[in-house]
Amino acid sequence: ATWRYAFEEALTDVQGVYASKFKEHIEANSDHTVQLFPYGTLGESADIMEQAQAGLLQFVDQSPGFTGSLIPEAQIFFIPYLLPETHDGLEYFFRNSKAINEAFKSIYAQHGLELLKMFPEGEVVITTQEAFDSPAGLDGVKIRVMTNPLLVESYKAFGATPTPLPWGEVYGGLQTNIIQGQENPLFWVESAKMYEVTDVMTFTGHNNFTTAVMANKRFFDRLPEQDQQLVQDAMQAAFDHIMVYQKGLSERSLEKILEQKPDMKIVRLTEEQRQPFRAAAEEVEAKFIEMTGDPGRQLLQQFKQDLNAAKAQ
Ligand code: 6CS
Repeated sequence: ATWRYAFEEALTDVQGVYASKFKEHIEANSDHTVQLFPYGTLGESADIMEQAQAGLLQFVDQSPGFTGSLIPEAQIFFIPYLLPETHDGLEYFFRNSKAINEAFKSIYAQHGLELLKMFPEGEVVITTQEAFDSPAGLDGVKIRVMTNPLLVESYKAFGATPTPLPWGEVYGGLQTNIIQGQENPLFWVESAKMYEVTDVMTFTGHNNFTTAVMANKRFFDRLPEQDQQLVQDAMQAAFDHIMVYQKGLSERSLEKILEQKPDMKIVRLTEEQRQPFRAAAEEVEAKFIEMTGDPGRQLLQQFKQDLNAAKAQ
């Protein structure tokens, strides 16, 4: 059969490299074909999710930044300073977390989605027009965020004015000053040329970008067991590949950004300067519980247990 797989980025971006590896594994080990639909070919992230739920797509990569509006628990990834900051810590967490590999699986299933993998895409930085080193410096600054209520709460707690927008409106919004900043991993700042429309890049250390790949559940449930296993194996091969691919990717992206724009101002907040941003996490965590109730509380508990196990590694 031909399986359709859409994602939110270009073929050469992290989600595209992941999808290409999946396709390669499927096609090398079966008679199936995977047709890839990069960002822009089928609409925005919300559009491809609808198409996957309707069964028009068999596979979709949608980041929790957008899924959070559909599945409130997915917003857990926007509690700042929660995920491990090292590559190895992240890898251990995503490979072994029960919250990710068991709890989230059943939550997504309730929405007709077979969650196959979650993986990190890189350290998130904030790019703005003006420099800041404290929440006060973000006062009145409109920062674009993905369309997710908890991310809005995060940026409020950071002292900014969050503006949720689909990806397609970000470059133009920065150009016309409707927004004055945005957050994303470094590879994306480089490939989407965010350095053309913002002048300062700030390392706050508050997050790593998480994404998720899933299948339409009816489609997946009806696959013969052998094909289900093939899909899981291909996902595992893609995960292994993407973790290696990402080693040093942020550093390489930073070099490319500075080649394109040598006067891009790079600010790394010190541990002391990060303190008020870290303090905001508590408030955001409380909001998460408010939005998700007891199931959210249990998920967070498991999530933290898994994080501790990753840190102990
Ligand atoms: O900020 C966004 O909307 C986009 N950022 C990344 C890294 N991937 C896709 C997403 O649409």
